[in-house]
Amino acid sequence: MVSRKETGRILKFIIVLSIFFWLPGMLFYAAAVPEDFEVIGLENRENQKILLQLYPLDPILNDGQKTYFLIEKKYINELRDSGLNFTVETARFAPFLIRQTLSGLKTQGGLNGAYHSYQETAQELKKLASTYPSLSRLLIIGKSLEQRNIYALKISRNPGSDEEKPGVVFLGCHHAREWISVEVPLLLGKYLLENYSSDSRVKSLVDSAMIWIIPLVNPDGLEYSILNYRLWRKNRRYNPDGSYGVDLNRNYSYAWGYDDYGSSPTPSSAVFRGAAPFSEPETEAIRNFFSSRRLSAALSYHSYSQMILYPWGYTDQPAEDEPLLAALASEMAGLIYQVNGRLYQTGRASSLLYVTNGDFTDWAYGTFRIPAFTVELPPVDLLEGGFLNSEDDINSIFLENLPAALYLIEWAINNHQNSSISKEGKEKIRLEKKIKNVVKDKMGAIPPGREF
Ligand code: 0X9
Ligand code: ZN
Repeated sequence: MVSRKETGRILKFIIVLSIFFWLPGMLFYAAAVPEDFEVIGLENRENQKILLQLYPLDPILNDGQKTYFLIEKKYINELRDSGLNFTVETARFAPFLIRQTLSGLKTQGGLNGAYHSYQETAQELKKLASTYPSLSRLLIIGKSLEQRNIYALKISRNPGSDEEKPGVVFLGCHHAREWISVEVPLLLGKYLLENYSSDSRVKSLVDSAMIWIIPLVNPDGLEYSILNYRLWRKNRRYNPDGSYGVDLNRNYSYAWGYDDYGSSPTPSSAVFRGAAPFSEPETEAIRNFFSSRRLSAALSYHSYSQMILYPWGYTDQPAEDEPLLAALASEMAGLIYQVNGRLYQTGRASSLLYVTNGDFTDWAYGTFRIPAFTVELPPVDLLEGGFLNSEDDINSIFLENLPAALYLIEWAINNHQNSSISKEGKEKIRLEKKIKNVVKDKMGAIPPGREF
């Protein structure tokens, strides 16, 4: 007969054994490449640009020699038949992702370390709103497909009343895998509230403006990126062809589906624009939010590239207000540079990065004629880690972006009278003259352009 003590020991052994098998399984699951996809490696000297126009490739890493792309399995044979020299790296990639995901992450914060999940973001926003009730209000501006809340934190001297002050909006996480883009607007909100009573500049900004923080536009995607597949980009729409996801930054109505450059009608593409403009509840929430109030400026955080981009994105033509947009972007890049010496290039989204249509900034500028920017946060390229920032970098990335955010709020306050920017001829000229920043000169050497 087996004694009680022995039964206990056997049980313990079974539990330890099952954890031993279960844990790596979970990690693999959390980081594995999706079933219908392969990762292929392509020498950097190959002409990848042409290939990207022909196939829905999603670049995820560059190791200096090769760039690695996610691609649906169904295209592999076609690629091989075309004579292209590539290697299938899927097996090697899963453990790589596990390493990348876990290095620099501390376990106490769960799989996403110091980064905020949906629940953690909600908790932080609720905490801020309840700690500073005279300076903030938390609104639910819509729900995601999977019924998660989309939050907007209003920061203002009289948050309960609808004031006649300029509204400035900071958004994050249109794209699930860009975790750092949640942290920067969230930390901005926290900073403004925590420093209101001790910092006279913060006080005057919060007294004179309505600052809106919408740190998590794509909560379903973020959760999927944390729990299932780190490099997920889109929302979690179940498409008619069995694939998942609409790229929320292709789903806005301005020039939606203008052409197939950078946005795609194919549901399985990483840049699928959706069945119609605002087909997704997440973008619809942003539309309703903007339509029901007068706003003066908007800044949408993404990663990676270290860039400040302004409209247009859908065409290579300049926006009517390009001198002003360029001046504001240069001013912000200059302020960022002063903090850690990091260069953020500035430019028209279509020329500096790539052409796409249906993005947030084209819509915000095109519809409301307000300055609207995409800030591509660090790192600068796939070689530096792409979407996988270490949690240790969160604070320095926030701190370097802080003066630029404060500057934009200040600009909105000073220009509140002329809410339509096309009337601001004088201001344009004044700002144009002010562009003398170091950044512009230094940036001449950096070749523009990368893939999404
Ligand atoms: O592709 C995007 O939506 C943004 N880049 S990201 O790598 N974060 O996905 C850039 C959008 C800027 N707009 C245009 N380039 N048109
Ligand atoms: Zn993005």
